[in-house]
Amino acid sequence: MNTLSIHRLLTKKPWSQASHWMAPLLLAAWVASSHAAGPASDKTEVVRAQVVRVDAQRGDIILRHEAINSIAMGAMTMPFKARDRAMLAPLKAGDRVTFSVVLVDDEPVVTDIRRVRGGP
Ligand SMILES: [Cu+2]
Repeated sequence: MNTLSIHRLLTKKPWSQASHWMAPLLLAAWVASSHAAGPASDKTEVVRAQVVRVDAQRGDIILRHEAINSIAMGAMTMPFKARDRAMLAPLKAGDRVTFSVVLVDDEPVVTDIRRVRGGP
C-alpha cells in the first residue's frame, strides 16, 4: 500500500467518519509493510537463478531459481514468460542470472534478466 491508496481509503465516504482514528493506524501499517522484507514490499526483488532452457523465439525460459519472497515462492525449477522476448536472446542453458519477476493475472512474468558476470 502506498500513500496514494491510503489517501483514497481515507477520502471514501464511508471512511470519512473514521479517518481521525484510522489515519495513524493505516500509516503505521504502511510504514511496517514498507520496511518488512517479504510479500508486502513494493521494492523490486532481484532473484538469482540458473538457466535450464531458453526459447527466445517464444519468450519462454526455464529457470532454477532461489526463493522469491515477493511472490511467496520457494526455490524451484519452473518456466517463466518474459515480458520482452528480446531480453532472452543473449541467454543460454547453464548461464547464471539475476532476474526480477511480477505476477500478471497470477502468471509470473520476468521483467528483467541479466547474466551474472563470471558465471559458467
Ligand atoms: Cu518458482
